[in-house]
Amino acid sequence: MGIQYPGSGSYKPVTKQQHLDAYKQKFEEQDLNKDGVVTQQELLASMPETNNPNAGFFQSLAIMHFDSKDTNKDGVVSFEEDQAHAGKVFDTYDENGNGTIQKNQGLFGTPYKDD
Ligand SMILES: [Ca+2]
Ligand SMILES: [Ca+2]
Repeated sequence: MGIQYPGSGSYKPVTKQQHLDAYKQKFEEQDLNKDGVVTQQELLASMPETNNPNAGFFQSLAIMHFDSKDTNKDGVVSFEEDQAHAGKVFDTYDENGNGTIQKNQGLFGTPYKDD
């Protein structure tokens, strides 16, 4: 617990509120026309422009992820749906239920782990 291994990326403790706030910020970035919901078009438009030959692959992953957030299947992701998803992600990683997870600030490796 709390040990930082050099070269493995640094893990920072994140509370559920911080985690939800991070999703909120991302949601607001993706909601380009600020109508409170994110459409597939907005999601794709908010993805970085790339010449990567795998761009289509990443786009289809993003759409799959989008569909899993759209729990009422109306074709758009509302702020509430996004926050509900964020909460589920947090709870999945907070295996010991102590209310914090650790977020990897490094480029590689799993993005989260329990502390
Ligand atoms: Ca929108
Ligand atoms: Ca929806």
